[in-house]
Amino acid sequence: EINSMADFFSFFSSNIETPSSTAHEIDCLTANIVKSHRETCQYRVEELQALRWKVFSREEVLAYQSKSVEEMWQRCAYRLTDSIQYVVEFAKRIDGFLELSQNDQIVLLKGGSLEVVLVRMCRSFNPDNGTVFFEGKFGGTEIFKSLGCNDLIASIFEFSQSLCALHLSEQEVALFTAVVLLNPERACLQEKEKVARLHSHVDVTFKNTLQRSHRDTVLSKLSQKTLQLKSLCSLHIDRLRLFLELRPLLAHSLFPPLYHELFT
Ligand code: MHQ
Repeated sequence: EINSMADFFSFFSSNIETPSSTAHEIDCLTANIVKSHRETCQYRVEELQALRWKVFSREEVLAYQSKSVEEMWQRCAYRLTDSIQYVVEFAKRIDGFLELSQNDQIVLLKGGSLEVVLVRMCRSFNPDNGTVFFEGKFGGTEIFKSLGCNDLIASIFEFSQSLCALHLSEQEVALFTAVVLLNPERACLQEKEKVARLHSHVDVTFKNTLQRSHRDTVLSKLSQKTLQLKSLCSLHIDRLRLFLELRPLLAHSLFPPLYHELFT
């Protein structure tokens, strides 16, 4: 289990050659990223779709709504951190990621892991009734009422709804999340050029697969999504700050260490 960035580096391994852009290498990179996604996506998408009938009852919704704001923040932070650990594992399995400096790996994960979780959320989201898979069943925004940040929750759900409308395949989710993660524009990268090279390989691969499946139109819509992701993450940080300012003593005991390290 990974509780901090230090734990993460004790897993250190692997040595991968620099990729170049022949057709064969594009296929290899696609296969590598799709496999990495499949191995680290927490739930299979067919599994999630088969569970859609399991919706929280009126009583269960009321039980969530009567929880204290602290308990609800803690639960959500634990669930988020859990899924972020899978994203860390996803990153490590992408060819070339472990060849970056430790600093740059951390910078990319700090800046991108929540964005990847929010993209992955569309797999756990049922757009027919606006519910998400949370603690074993599907629930709507009302489940999260006691967090006291309805604007954040509404924006996250709207984002998932709009991403679902693009009907991304598992391959597209895999490649898009890799593109999001390997963003060379993150502040404080030491070897920006190296990240940019890796990013462009994945980006070329992604564009290539979209073209091959005649899905070029998806591309322009996804660049909007990238901007929305950025504002969702800063809204999350804002709401977290607000929550912590009111409870300075509680903060440290409430959240998992990795959540703390990433967002406070
Ligand atoms: C992943 C599985 C997964 C796990 C957790 C205020 C705050 C701290 C958070 C899910 C916002 C509340 C999250 C738990 C809420 C929007 C968060 C809490 C895909 C994503 C998913 C479903 C997360 C989606 C966002 C949730 C519901 O594989």
